[in-house]
Amino acid sequence: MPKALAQNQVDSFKRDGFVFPVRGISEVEAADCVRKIDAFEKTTGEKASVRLRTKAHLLMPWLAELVRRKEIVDAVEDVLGPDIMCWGGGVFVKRAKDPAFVSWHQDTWYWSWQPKDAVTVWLAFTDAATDNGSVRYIPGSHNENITSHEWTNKANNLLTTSLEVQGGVDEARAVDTRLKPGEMILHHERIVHGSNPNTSGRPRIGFSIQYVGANFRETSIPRTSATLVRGRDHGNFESEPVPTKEFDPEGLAAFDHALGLYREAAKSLRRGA
Ligand SMILES: O=C(O)CCC(=O)C(=O)O
Repeated sequence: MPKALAQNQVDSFKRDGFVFPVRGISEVEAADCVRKIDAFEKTTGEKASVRLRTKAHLLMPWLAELVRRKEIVDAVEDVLGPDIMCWGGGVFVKRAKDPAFVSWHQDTWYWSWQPKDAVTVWLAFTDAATDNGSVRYIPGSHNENITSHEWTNKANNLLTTSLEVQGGVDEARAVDTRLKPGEMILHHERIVHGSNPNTSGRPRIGFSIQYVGANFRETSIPRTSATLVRGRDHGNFESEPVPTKEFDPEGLAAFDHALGLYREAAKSLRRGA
């Protein structure tokens, strides 16, 4: 019996590689998340899409709480199993009329664990629709061969690696998602996905959280870290601190260490390409 998803949603996830909409948090809480992102950008002068992109759950207590949120983890458990670790969480912000986009890619390209079956939750803080650049998917692509990627370095790509599926994708197959604030998508790490610029007058803000099975084997050396959010730790990832205040020194040190490993992995991927 699934805990949060209906059986047909579990079936859609397996067949298509993604499922939406699934309620994660309330609309009121989502609006509060938008206020926090706006306040972060105002007080620090930094872009949340840059500073809070990877492993932001190590920097912000409120994001650390969100990745542990029962309703979210219940849905993840339905497709990933009972022992769950959060590897990372990153904020994707597109302001009104923002040319920022996300190139077609598979997440699996720069992650180093086995099996390649991690689950991403994309939690909408604002509404997300075609006109403000919601996430788009190529259904079933998680079951096709892993596609080659290239580094395109196009302006306004929100992906830090700027990786893109080589040769493009058949956009006629693409499915646009539509979410209300507080709703989420669950997607498989091998699904091909991306998003278009925001042509609307509304912002589009979401938090993308990556969950792995605690039993997954981390193949990078040294091993990357992850946070146990449910069930039993199998000891396959380095453990992580819980931030007690914004940018607390322990969280920041774990964040810097993890980001260093991530950048190193991206570099060696690039060398091997
Ligand atoms: O926010 C977006 O448009 C894309 C997010 C994404 O690529 C992801 O969550 O894996």
